[in-house]
Amino acid sequence: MAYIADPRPHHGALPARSWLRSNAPALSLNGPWRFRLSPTATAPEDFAAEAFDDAGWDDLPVPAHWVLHGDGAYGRPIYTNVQYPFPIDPPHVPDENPTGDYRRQVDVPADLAGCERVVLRFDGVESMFRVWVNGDEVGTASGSRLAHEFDVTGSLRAGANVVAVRVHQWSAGSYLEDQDQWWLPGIFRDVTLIGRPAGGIEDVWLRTSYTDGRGLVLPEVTADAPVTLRIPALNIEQVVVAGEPVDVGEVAPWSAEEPMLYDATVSTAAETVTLRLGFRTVEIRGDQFLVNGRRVVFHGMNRHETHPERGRVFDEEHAREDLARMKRFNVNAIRTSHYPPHPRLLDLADELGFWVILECDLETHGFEKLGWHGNPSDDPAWREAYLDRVERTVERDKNHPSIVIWSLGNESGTGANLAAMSAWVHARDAGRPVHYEGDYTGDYTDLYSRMYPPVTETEQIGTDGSRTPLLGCTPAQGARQRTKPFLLCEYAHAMGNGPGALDQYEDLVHRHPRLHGGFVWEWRDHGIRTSTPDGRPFYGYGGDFGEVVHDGNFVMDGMVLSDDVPTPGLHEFKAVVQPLRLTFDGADVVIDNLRHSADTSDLRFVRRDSSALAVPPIPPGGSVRVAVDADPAAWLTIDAVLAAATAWAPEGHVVATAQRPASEAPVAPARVSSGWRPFEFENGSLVRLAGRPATGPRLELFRAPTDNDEGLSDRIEDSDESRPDVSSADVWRRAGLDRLTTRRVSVERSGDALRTVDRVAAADSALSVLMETIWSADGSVRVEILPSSGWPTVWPRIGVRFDLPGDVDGASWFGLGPHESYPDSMRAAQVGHYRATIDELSVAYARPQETGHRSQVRSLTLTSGDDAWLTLTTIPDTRGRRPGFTLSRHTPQQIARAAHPHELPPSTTSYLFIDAAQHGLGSRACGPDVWPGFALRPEARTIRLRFSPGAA
Ligand code: IPT
Repeated sequence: MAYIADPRPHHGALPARSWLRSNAPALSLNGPWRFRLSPTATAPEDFAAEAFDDAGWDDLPVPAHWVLHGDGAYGRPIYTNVQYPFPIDPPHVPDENPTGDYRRQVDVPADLAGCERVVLRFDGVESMFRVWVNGDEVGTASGSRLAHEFDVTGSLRAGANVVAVRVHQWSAGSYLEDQDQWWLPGIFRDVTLIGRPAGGIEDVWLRTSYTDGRGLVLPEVTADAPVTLRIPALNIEQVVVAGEPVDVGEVAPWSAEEPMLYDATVSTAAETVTLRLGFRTVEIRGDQFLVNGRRVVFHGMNRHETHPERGRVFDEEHAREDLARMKRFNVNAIRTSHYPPHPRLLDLADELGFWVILECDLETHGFEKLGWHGNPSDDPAWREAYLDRVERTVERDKNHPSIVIWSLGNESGTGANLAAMSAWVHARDAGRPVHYEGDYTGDYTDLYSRMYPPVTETEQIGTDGSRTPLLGCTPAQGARQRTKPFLLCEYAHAMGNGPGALDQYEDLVHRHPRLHGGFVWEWRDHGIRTSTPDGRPFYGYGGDFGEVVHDGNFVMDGMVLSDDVPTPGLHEFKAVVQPLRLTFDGADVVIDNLRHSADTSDLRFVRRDSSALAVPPIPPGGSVRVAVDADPAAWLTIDAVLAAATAWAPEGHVVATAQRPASEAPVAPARVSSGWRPFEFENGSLVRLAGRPATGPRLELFRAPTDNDEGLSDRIEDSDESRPDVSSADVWRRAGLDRLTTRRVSVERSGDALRTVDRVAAADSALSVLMETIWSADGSVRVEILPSSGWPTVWPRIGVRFDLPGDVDGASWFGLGPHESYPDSMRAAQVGHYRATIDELSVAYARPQETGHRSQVRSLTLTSGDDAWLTLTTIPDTRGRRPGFTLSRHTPQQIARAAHPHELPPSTTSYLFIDAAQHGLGSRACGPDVWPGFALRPEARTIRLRFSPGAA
């Protein structure tokens, strides 16, 4: 078993080659295998023998992770971020090393067995495996998300065969796979027997380029026979001559926006391989990253392979729908964090159109806390493993036009082995630059890349002559970094409610051409579907599976929830990065096409208040001015929609939206309906509202902390020594914002009006807030909120709460919507008339937290089933600001106590919050805090509402 702790990557695996679609005989070994799990690696190896009796074993499907089967009988998933779930003792791993033995009878057809050679291919096994065919050992391999092939010709025969595989959860390779995700052992990608006919094609690389309207193919074919290249749509049919490019004449280029693909075949007499070609040229010119001569701006997502039931087992239909969803949300790029995905994913990216950064399977993040001491990245013993990993990465996927950058890996410190990987890639593929964020000084990579810098720092990177030193750089190194294109390989940590400030990052891209956008961390939550002992299903995160060490819900940081529901953050992203800028100017709208290479002929422009708007096609980078004859007193909303269905969205799908505000009339005086009693009081306190039991308003300064409110923002540590070591949420809890108490100071009646004054404060605190409430018989209420001096913190909100009967279960409103919005995440919100049930108003974040705030509400009707009960009209304060509302089944205090949605208590009350203000969201779970302009300082506020019966 010495091989388990051997840093060398494999014994007996064949050199890497492309994942090819070929007509040679092949046999999928996916399906049920016999399976036995042992707690250590020491079980006898006799199971590899043909005659072994596996009758007592279980069945386990391939592909699968064994911990996601057997309901705990085969162990449970483990989630860690940076921590290694085993002692840091490289290259050794514990004796407690769950080991899965697999066996399968394989009936090999004669055509396959009759090939000159047969290879056995594994597309993904975590973390290391050993293979036997008919009792003969054929090799071992590690590199979980990489493909390995073994020549099994000598052991395989036509008819009955036995393939046996032993898989170890932990191995030396695990030290190189410390990615922030679940540890999920097993044969989790396809297993295939592939026939290699005599005179067949060993490997193909059709490099393409595009210049001045013409395409070029530079074929590299490994075959022992004459090879013909055919591209029917271009009338190409010619014998391939090594090293000679094929000029294919005029072609339509490939881009993420117009992913034009040409079917091609490469054949010998014995074998035909089918590919799809996209013609594009990737190049770095100065500090510009260009494809087909034009600058690319990445509106990207970091994509892990994760599914609540299957883990990293690929499901093509789900993946296609996921990518189509990305396209619908204006995502144009994917970083395959932090390993190559299933090979089919790249076919989908070619076809649907994404700029892809294809990342190697590498991360040694757990060495960071040792000051990178002992990091494999700089240790010669691991050099072969590093090179093997990058070779397998590049060779497998080299034919994809969507891949425009190779990435060496993630968070692995720096060192000679990374430099060697980069040198290998440069020698192998001159057509794509090399990325690695950890090369801070830019010694061996082509792009400058960072994760989670604040907006200010990002801007400084885009600017010349800044005195601000760049992370880890001397002034000279910093100057060199500034000569390169810059991208944010990770930014906008999308954990829970957030992120804020997407628009601030996007704004920089348009002002500083060196900045090429970036990749949000990350696309999906990694929740694993599980259930409580009494059978209530939920999405589990770290700690839900009895792990010894884990990192909690840090794995739930996606723009899409575990059940595929797009978050409000994703809607915000879509609005912020929309490919058209629409600017209202007097009676005109100016439309800029911000796309890379597509004009706007695929779009129709629609006014929501009337009909189509005639807009001539706008070339990329172009602009038109169009007159809109619209009433300035009305809200004018223009949508750019797809004129025809695409592979990813139906006709009419909204690509971009802009809204011109109306000049709003002041709120009309109240119509006092006779006999209507808006308020009833007892002892100076509200007991009934419009005929139903109700209490309030009660001052509420607390919100259930978001993951960002709980964040410590360790990324800022590097650059900001004044960083506080407590989260905003800690500060709020210490100040007692979640446990405010009230003392009634006075109650006064004068005529029809009632005036109360309350002093609101927390135990053991001398700080307070005075709240004056004035009720008028016309149905209006005015709340003045006045903090004492000396509050040291930002506040999560300044609002009031009304407790209403539980059958108040919906709202319709005129104001910003339809989704929740916060001060630094408002771009997706449009003023309009919306309605939703109380449950639809909240987002089911994996860990319950603040949710549901609708900003700038003009009027709000509370409903009970189909009945409109009560309407609140807001009156702007003296600075024209209007409150927002939240309608929820729970208080912030209840929400803050729940770790999962199913832990929220049953509710018989509906809580209405009217907030004069909310604190921003920021990105502090892993990134910058709320931008000062969106931070809520304790301050005096006024809330004015007018109540009226029924609907507005
Ligand atoms: C960064 C990692 O690269 C990414 O994999 C993920 O863990 C992310 O953080 C947080 O969710 S590294 C971090 C130290 C910034």
